[in-house]
Amino acid sequence: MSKSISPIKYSEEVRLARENGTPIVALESTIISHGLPRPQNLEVAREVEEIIRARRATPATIAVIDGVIHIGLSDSELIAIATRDDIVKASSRDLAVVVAQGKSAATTVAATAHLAVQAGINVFATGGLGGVHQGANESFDESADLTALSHLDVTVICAGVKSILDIGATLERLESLAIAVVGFKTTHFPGFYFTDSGFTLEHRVESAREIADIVKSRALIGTNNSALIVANPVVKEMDHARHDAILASGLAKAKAENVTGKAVTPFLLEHFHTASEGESLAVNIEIIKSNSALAADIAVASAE
Ligand code: PSU
Ligand code: MN
Repeated sequence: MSKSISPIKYSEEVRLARENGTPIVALESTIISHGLPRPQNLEVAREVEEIIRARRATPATIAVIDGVIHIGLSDSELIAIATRDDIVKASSRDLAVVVAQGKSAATTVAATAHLAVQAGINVFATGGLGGVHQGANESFDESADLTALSHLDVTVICAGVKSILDIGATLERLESLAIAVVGFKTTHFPGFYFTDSGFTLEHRVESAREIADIVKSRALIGTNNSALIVANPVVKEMDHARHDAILASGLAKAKAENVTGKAVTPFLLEHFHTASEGESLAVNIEIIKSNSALAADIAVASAE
């Protein structure tokens, strides 16, 4: 079956916001389908949208449902992404295949950022970015999130990158790819579950207003052909010793079970949520909420 109609459908609230030029925040959906366990995934997906609306911005959760790209989801579409078993994880390279074959997919940071920019949305909230995996010098496992963000004009709010990754190598790649990183009220690069990964940032910002000014400068100077990352540390971090033990067992388990490719990140996240008996999940949820709130404030400040 071939499709010749436009593969993008906007939710009613996103359509209105685009028409009126009011602030919009893009949200990824892989976090819903592959990053969080059920039933919390649906609860969080709904709550995050409410947080954004309460701050006077419009949420645009992005996903592909039955071959149609959705920018903004209705509640029944959110339920589909959170509960259907046929939702694949799509990076940008997968989008055209999924659409042409009429399949359904949740979008990663790479795919979401791509579609957001296509829709004229330049602020995007997520949990943690993909990056360079540990052992990447042999496996070559580096997230397509990095290359996607090297050529997209988008501001991404995240809690840094997960400790399941090689954080030092990821920061080096961000530098090579000319992706700017600023710390929100910190000079310590956050490590997702940790407020401080042990790596230092050069730039610190204090407010959404200040970030909006940087976004404006990027456009004037012409350095907005790559992404701006706002690293927003979690307030209540995970216990370090417990974290390190779970990470070690997760990496060993992934190796023993030959987990490769795009299955690696969901596998390790699931291991964390199970092994920490909910501690990592609670931290993860706080991160998504707090990043969404900050993203809404940045979108609103940028529109002023
Ligand atoms: N970080 C999280 N939760 C997630 C992801 C990252 O805290 O669910 C997802 C994002 O969608 C990210 C993707 O874009 O994992 C990266 O996958 P990979 O490592 O296969 O590129
Ligand atoms: Mn990978």
